[in-house]
Amino acid sequence: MLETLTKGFTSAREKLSGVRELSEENIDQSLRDVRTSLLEADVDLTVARDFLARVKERALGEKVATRVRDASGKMVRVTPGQHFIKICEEELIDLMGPVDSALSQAKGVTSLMLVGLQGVGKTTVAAKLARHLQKQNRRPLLVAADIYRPAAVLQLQQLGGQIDVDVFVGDEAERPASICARAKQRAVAEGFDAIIYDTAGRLAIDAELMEELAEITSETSPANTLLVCDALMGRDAVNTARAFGEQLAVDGLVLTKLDGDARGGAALAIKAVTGVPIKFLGTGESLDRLEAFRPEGLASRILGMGDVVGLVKDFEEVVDEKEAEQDAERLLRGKFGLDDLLKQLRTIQKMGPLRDVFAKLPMFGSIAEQVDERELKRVEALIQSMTPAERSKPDIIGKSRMSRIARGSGRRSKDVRELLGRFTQMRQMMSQLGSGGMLGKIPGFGKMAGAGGMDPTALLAGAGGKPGKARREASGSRGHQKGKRKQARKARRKNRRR
Ligand SMILES: Nc1nc2c(ncn2[C@@H]2O[C@H](COP(=O)(O)OP(=O)(O)OP(=O)(O)O)[C@@H](O)[C@H]2O)c(=O)[nH]1
Ligand SMILES: [Mg+2]
Repeated sequence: MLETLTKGFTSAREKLSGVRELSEENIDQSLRDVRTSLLEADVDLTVARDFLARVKERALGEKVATRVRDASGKMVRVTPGQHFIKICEEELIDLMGPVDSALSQAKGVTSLMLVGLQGVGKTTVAAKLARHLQKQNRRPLLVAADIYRPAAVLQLQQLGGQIDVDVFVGDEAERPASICARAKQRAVAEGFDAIIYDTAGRLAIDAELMEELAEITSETSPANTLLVCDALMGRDAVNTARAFGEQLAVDGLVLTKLDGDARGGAALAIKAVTGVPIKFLGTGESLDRLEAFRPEGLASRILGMGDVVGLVKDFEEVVDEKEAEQDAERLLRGKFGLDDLLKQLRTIQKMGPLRDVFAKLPMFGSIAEQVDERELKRVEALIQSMTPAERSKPDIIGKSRMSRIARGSGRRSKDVRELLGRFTQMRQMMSQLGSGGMLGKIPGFGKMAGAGGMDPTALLAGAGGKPGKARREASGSRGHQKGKRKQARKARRKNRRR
C-alpha cells in the first residue's frame, strides 16, 4: 500500500539528513526523487507539478526556525530535513483535504446511493457501510438495485446475511428506480434509519446508466451519492470521477482496493482534480476493512511516518475495553503469561493483515515488508500445546517440557526456546512502547496509567522472572543510565581486583 510514494519521500529525507541548510540545489535534488515516485505512483501530471512547485517555493522562502516547542512544551531542535518533510506533510494534507467523512442525513435517515464502474467494489462497500452504520447503532437496510448482473442480488444477500442486515429485493423485471422507491417506503414504515442503494456497474460511462442513476435520484433523493473508484485504476480513477461528477451530484468518493495497490496516485490527486473529497478507503475484501478517510493519516503514512492515530482507532474497534482493563490489571500484578500473549496476537490479527498494522507504526514502517503472517500461526500452535501452568509461568519450562511442547506442535525444541526468548524480549519492547506513550493511548492501558497517576510502563515491572531488571528497563532512560553506572562501577571494582 502506497510503497511507491513512500520510497520517494524517504530517499528525499535521507538526502537531506545532515545538511546544514536548505538550498536550491539540495531541494532540487530531493524533489527529483519525490517527482519520480509521484509519476511512478500515477499521480496526475498537473497535480504533481503544482505540488513540487509549492513545496520548493515554501522550502526556499520560509525561514527555518531551528528551535520550536514540541507538544509537551519542551524546546527541540528542528533540522532542515525535518522542516522539508513538514512542508511536504502540510502540502499533502492540503491536497487531499479537508474531508468530513460524516454521512449526511435527512429527517434522521441516512440514505446513500453507491455508483461507479463495473467491478470497483460497490456491492462490497455497500455492505461495509452498512456494517459501519451498524457500529454507530443505526439500523440499515440494503437495497439490491443491480438487476443486470445475474448473481448481483444473491451477492448482496450473502453479504447482508454475514452482518445480519436486511436486503430489499425487487420483483422480477421491476425497474431499479421503482425498487429503490419501494425500499424507501419500507424503510420508513419499518423504522430503518439508514438505507443504502447498491446500483449496477457498467464497463464505461454511458447515457443509459446515467439516466438510470438520475431516475433513482429523483425517486429517492439520497442524502449522499458516493462514487466508488478502485485504486488500481490509477489516473483513470481521476478521469472517471470527473466524468461522473459532470453528470451527477457526487458528494464524495470511496477509494477501494488500496491494499492491492503500491502506487496510490489516485488517492493523492482525485480531490485536487475533481473537487470531490475521498470519504472512505477500502483496504481489503473483508467487511471490516473500511476506514474513514483522514488526510493527516494518509499523508503521514505516505511520508513513512506511520499513522498512530489510525492505529489507535483500529485498536478501539477490536479491543473490548473491559477486557483490556482486566489484562492491564493482570499485567500490573505481574501475571502476564503466554496465554495473554496468545490473546494479544489474536487481537492484532483481528486488526487486519499484520503488515498493515505495522505500516501504521512509525519506525516499524520498513519492517512491515518483512512481517511473516505464518510465523504468527506457528507461535499459536506452540502456545496451544503448552499446559495452562506452562502458559502462565513459562519459567517452569525445562528441557523435557520443551521437547514435549515441540512434539505436540510439530516443531523442534529450538523453536520453543526461541519463542520463550522472544517472549522475554517482547515484554521489553512493550515497555519501550509504553515509555513512548503508545500504551497510554490504547484503551484500558490509558485508564490504568491515569488511575494511580503512574507511568504505564511500570505495569510491566515484575511481569516476568526478573522483576528488578524489568522495572529498570521499563522506567525509561533514567533507570537505564543508573543501571549503566552501576555496571561501570562493578567493572571498575573488578579491574582493581585484577
Ligand atoms: N483487495 C480488495 N478487494 C476488494 C475491495 N473491495 C472490493 N473488493 C473485491 O473486488 C471484487 C468486486 O467487488 P464488488 O463489490 O462485487 O464490485 P461491484 O462494483 O459491486 O461490481 P459490479 O456490481 O459487477 O459492478 C470482489 O471480489 C471484492 O471482494 C478492497 O478494498 N480490497
Ligand atoms: Mg455490485
